Amino acid sequence: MALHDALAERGGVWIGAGPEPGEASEALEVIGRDPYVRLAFTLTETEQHDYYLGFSNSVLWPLCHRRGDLVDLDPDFEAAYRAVNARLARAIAKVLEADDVLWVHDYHLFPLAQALRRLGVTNRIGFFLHIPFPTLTDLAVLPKPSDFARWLASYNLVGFQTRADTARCLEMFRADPRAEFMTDGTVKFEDKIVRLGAFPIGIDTETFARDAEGSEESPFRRDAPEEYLIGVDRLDYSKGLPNRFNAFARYLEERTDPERRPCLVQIAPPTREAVQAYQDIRRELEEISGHINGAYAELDWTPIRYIHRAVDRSRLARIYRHARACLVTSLADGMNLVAKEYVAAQQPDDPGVLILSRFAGAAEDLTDALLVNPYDEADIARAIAVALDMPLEERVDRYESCIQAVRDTDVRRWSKQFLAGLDRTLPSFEWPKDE
Ligand code: GDG
Repeated sequence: MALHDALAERGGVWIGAGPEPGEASEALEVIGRDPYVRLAFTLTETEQHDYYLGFSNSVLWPLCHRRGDLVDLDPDFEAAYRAVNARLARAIAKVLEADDVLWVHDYHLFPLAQALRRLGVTNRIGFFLHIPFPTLTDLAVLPKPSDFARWLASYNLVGFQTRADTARCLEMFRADPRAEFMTDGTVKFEDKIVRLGAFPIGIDTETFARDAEGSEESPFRRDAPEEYLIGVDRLDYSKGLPNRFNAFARYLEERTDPERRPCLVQIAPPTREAVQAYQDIRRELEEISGHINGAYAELDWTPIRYIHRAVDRSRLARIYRHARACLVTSLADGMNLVAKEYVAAQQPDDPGVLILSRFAGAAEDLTDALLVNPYDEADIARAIAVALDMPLEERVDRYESCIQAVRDTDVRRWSKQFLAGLDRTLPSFEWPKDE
């Protein structure tokens, strides 16, 4: 959405992977022209496996989400990652014009700028990382950890979700004897200069709030629960779903009024199902939800409604609006947009409560959510009890603080600030005058 607006306004070109694997090609294919040109890059079947499911999602994703135990160090994965980035760089270099600015997104493309620089490209190139930046210890899991600094230094501006991510990246450069810290806050690395900064991503707050406003009618056609909590996450092991379900069971076990029968509505659409770790988390969650429902359900009450399918976007705002609380219990998360969507969808004079993991990037700004330690099921269970009994006045106070933070990080502002920051960086290989 953010990029859509930025591209439509600035008149840019979108480049992304094509929807289906095909023949390896050095050329980008036009797949759309309105309201801006869209170019597709084709991955082969093998690249889809080794580059996308492999190095991107079985090495970098677990590594950045502190799951070194799930990293698969198959050497074919790394070779494919480098080769795809190099081929994409060649394809982009062919169409790039002198004053074009490139904005690269996410962990699939860390080495892209370095590959472009090798081809002589001196255009401004920015990079935004949507997921957490790894610690030095996490990085040590990579086959060649020292390449990471060079990949990043080849960009002019590198943006992170939070100040904590920026600090971890600075720590990486600090530990590297090739890096020097300049007085203007940039990092000089070999022959390159890079600026780092936090650009917390957000949502289209006003549109989301408007969609939710017209939705006073219940999202349930029949059999609406008396009160419910909502969770919305891709079914990913980083989102802390087993802990959430167990914490909910603990809340049910410990609740003082057994007549109180809240329901946890969990929407968890499938994702990356070809990767073993995702098959494992699916099985684990099915077992836990079956177990909890078996133990606590009554003839007219199912404690967990677990939906392993995507729900229509227009219904989502309505589901958020009627939920008494939202549970975001990620073990690690770049930002977490669900937290912001839930806040934006609330009714200002009778809002629900956001329960938010302190390990989600969103916790850096949404400090008046009920912050929890997702590893501590008792802490989450306590937060559920507090949220369901919270007096109106406190709910309104917390909501007002949270909605302000959501508005302050609106997605339009995010893309404008990043691109303005990129425009202000020095073109590559041009040294500051006092050097
Ligand atoms: C990555 C980072 C960062 C989910 N289920 C359905 C559905 N969704 C939508 C949500 C939300 C989006 O997907 C998920 O965004 P998150 O931010 O929560 O998480 P990731 O997918 O892991 O995103 C994350 C983000 O990038 C942006 O930088 O915040 O930290 O991991 O918008 O609403 N939407 C619909 N049906 C579903 O069933 N329509």
